Amino acid sequence: MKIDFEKRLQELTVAHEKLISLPNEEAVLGNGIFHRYKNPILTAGHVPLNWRYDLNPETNPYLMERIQMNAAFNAGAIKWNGKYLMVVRVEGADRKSFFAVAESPNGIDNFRFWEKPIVMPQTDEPDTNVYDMRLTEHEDGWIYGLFCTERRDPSAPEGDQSAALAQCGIARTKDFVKWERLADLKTSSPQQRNVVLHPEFVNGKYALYTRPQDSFIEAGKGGGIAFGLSDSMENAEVLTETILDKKVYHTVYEAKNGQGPAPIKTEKGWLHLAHGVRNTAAGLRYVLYMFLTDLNDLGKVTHKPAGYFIAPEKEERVGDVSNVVFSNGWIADDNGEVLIYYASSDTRMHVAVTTVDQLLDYVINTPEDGLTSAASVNQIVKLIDQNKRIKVNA
Ligand code: M1P
Repeated sequence: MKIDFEKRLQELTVAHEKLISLPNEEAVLGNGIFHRYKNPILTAGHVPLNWRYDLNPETNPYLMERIQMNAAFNAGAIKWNGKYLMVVRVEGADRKSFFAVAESPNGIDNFRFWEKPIVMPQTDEPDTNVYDMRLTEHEDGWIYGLFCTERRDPSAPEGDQSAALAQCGIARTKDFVKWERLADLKTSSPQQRNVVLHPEFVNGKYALYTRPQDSFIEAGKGGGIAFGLSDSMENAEVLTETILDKKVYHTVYEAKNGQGPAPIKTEKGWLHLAHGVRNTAAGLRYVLYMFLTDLNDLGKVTHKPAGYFIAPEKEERVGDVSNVVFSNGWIADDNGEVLIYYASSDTRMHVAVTTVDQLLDYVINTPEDGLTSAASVNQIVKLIDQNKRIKVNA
C-alpha cells in the first residue's frame, strides 16, 4: 500500500506544532501552597520529528518512526539568559535515557527542544544509561550537571542481566551544548543516586547532598539524604556522608528518600524539595516533600512539614512507573515566584507555580509529623478549636 508521504508529513507537522504551542493555564483553586498547571509541559510527543522520522521518501516510504521515543521526564531546570531551560531525561523505546535541552520563553508552556540532544562525553568506564540531571549554578562560575550513571554490575553472573550499579556522573558547562565530563563522584557507598551539588562553597569546599544506598533499588542501611564535602569537583570525593534527613517509620519517606533539585537560599534558611518513597500493596509510591535547613549549618533541618507536598493525582498517577511524582528541577525567579518542575509516573513533565514566601510559610507553619494517629488527631482538634474563635465572613 502506498501512502501520501507529503500529506502524512504535513499532518504530523501540524499535530506536533499544535502540541508544542498549546497555551497552558492554571488549574482552578489549588491548595494555597502552589498552583498546578493544566497541561503537561513536555511529553515524548514534544521530541522533534526529525529525531524520530527519516524524512526521505526514498528510504522511508511509509514515513515510519525509525527511532521511537517513550518518555520525557525527570528534568533539571535553570533560568539562563532570560530563558527557562530544562535538561530533560528523554527515554527512547530502547529504554536508554539521554539528556536534551528544552527551552521556553515563560517557563509554563511552549517548551521546544534545542536542535540536537546533548552529546555527553564519557569517562574511561562508559555509561550504559544516564538520567536525572540536577543543575547547579555554582559560585565557582560553572554550571554543573550531576546525574546518575548506570552500568551493569560486573560481579553479576551471566544469568542475571538486571543487576546494575548506580553512581553519580558529573559534567559541567557554560552553554549547555559543550559539556566537560569529570570523574564520577567517589564515596564509600556501593551505590549512589540523587546526588546534588550545593551552589555555594562551604569552608572553601564543594558541598554535596548524597543518598548512600546498599543496592540498586533499596537504600537499605543507607538511611536517607546525606551531606558531605569535597575538596574539588575535578576529582570529587566525599569521605564522610552525614545523614541530614533520614528515613522514618510510617511516614511518606519510610522506604527511601532523595534530594530533589539544589536548595533555594532564602533569608530564613535553605528550602529543600525532596522525594519520599513508601511501599504499598500496589508497589512503591513516590511523593514530594519539603524541609528547611539552617542558613549557616547546612546539616541542620530547622523545619519539616508533615507528609507530602505534592502527590500524584488524576492522570499523573498512571504511566510507565505509576504512582510516582519526582522532581529534580525548580527555578526561583526574579519576581519571587518558584516554578516547580515535576515528572509524573516516569512519563511526562509538569509545572506547578508558587512563591518563596508561600513556600516559607508552608515549611515553617505546617505542623510537623507527630508520627502517630493520636498526634495527628490532636493537631486537627487544636486547629478546629482555634478556628472557633475566628469570625469568617463567607
Ligand atoms: O521510578 C521512580 C524513580 O526511581 C528512582 O528514584 P530513587 O533512586 O529514589 O529510587 C530513579 O530511578 C528515578 O529516576 C525514578 O523516577
